[in-house]
Amino acid sequence: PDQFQSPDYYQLDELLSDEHKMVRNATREFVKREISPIIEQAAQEAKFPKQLIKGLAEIGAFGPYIPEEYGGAGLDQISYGLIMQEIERGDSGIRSTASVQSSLVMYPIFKYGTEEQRKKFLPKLATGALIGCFGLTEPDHGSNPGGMTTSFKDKGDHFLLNGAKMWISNSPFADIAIVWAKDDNGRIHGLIVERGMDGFSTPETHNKWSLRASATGELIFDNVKVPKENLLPNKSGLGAPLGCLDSARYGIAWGAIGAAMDCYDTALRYAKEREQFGVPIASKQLQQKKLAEMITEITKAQLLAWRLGVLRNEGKATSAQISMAKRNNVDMALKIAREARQVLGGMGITGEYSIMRHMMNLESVITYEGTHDIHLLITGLDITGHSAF
Ligand code: TGC
Ligand code: FAD
Repeated sequence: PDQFQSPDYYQLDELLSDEHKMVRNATREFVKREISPIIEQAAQEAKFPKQLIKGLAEIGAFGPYIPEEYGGAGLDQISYGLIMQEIERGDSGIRSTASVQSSLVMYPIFKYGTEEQRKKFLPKLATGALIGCFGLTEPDHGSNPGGMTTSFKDKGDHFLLNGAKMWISNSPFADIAIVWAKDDNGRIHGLIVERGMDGFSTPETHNKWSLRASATGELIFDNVKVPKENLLPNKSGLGAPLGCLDSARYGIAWGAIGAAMDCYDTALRYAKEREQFGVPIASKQLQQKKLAEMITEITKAQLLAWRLGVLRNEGKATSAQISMAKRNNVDMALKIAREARQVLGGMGITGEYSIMRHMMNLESVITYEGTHDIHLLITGLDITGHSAF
């Protein structure tokens, strides 16, 4: 059974409103009830548990900050962060589905779409009746999406789309894809590509050791006719997809804390119960060092995420500030997962405990949405003025 206790070493709950706590507690209950009991098996079988979609929608995980008139939950950025934290405590792959749906599909339609596109797609995405994915990365262009070669031609009454995207979360079962592609002038635009369009296929990527409970795949466009009304008209250029990434990366900064908390909490409980040499291993300095450093790092990450949330609520957070939090918090979580696994000894490598699954998941989280290196270079550019990409 999921016995999770939430560490709050610096009384950060006092910084949260009643609504924040309500949203967090509802998500936590959902994770305990619906995700934790089934997630290990889903990961072992490498299957996305589709039965969670309805419940995720009900707790507001699809479009937490999208206005209610479009079916979103109308919440603030701290609530959004707390939802991501709690879901990722369950599993990074499930949080990925919520991140993609909210920040990479609903956000661009809301921000860059027409009123008709908003009305047509957002309410259905909010309930999970439609699931979306986000196609930016290509086989030859990952960290450098500006080099993409996927492109579309204006054919008068429609666009003709050609190219391929790789590593796309949710692609194998998504109903729609937000696809970033270049026009005849090499300018990047977002297109809504719908399942069923001729020439559009979404093969699944198998044999992942990471994010196994999340479906990942390709998007292949072979002369796909896209209606002109499916272009997102209100922003173009690389800044359009990068704007979506800001929102998703912010959510990940919170999400990683959830994974770290689960690892820490599991290791702490285990260390108090497990006896070797006649005493609990928690009484040994080497284990205390691990646990003390974990709670210190979690607390620092919580402060970073909370302050960033306040800045985002005020519309003041910069992309570079978001990069710092994404990079720091995911790295923190991965290091904690590795240390926590050792606290459990041999038991740490089994599916009886969540730690090894978190550790493997975080190997994707530290790579997607901008790698650990790229986020460092974003900070480097911000503080020096020199681009080292
Ligand atoms: P650069 O010349 O710096 O910028 C191009 C234009 O974009 C603007 N910009 C931003 N706008 C909004 N938000 C941001 N964060 C922005 N960063 C830059 C910039 O002002 C400029 O605008 P303009 O008007 O002057 O044209 O671009 P660059 O080609 O040098 O690249 C910069 C770099 C390397 C930082 C960027 O390409 C990058 O972030 N690369 C990492 C790629 C990445 O993060 N891919 C993620 C794919 S999606 C994903 O992984 C989903 S996983 C989902 C899940 O399962 O949770
Ligand atoms: P590369 O860009 O080839 O990088 C390889 C290495 O080189 C990395 O260590 C990188 O840090 C380093 N490097 C690159 N450039 C520099 C530089 N200038 N200086 C120093 N070092 C550098 N993408 C989407 O569009 N949508 C999705 O839904 C999505 N989901 C994903 C799900 C999973 C499970 C994974 C693993 C990836 C997903 N991605 C998605 C793709 C992800 O965003 C990319 O993997 C990531 O941006 C890195 O690109 P790449 O894998 O091509 O690595």
